[in-house]
Amino acid sequence: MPEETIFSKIIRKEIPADIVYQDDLVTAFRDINPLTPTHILIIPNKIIPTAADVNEEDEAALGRMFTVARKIAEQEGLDKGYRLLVNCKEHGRQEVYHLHMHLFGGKQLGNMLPK
Ligand code: DGP
Repeated sequence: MPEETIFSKIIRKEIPADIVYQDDLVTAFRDINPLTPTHILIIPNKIIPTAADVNEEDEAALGRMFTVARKIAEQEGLDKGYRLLVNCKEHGRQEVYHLHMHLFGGKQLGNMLPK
């Protein structure tokens, strides 16, 4: 069993978070340190530590993350677009080892990596 992070407590509502969506497979909540006007994290309810740990059995949850991202983006009025980002392990600068998709939007974003 992979180790729990603070995100498991958010899923179980044991610590406060601004949860914008939750179902049997995924939970979405506002990032505690928003980098853009809309900055939401979409996570599987199951603990998958990193993108390097996903398996075929996770495909329903991973697919749901994209569907939920689209629905939240519509709710947030991000009709001009947005960015979905998954950091993976040390070189990807992942901080919390519970897989999460960042949804950034609400302003013009810069290049993903400096050129
Ligand atoms: P990453 O670098 O991709 O692992 O991003 C982790 C994100 O998680 C970071 O943007 C801050 C956010 N975060 C960390 N702890 C908490 C928390 O307790 N609550 C909320 N809402 N967000 C958190």
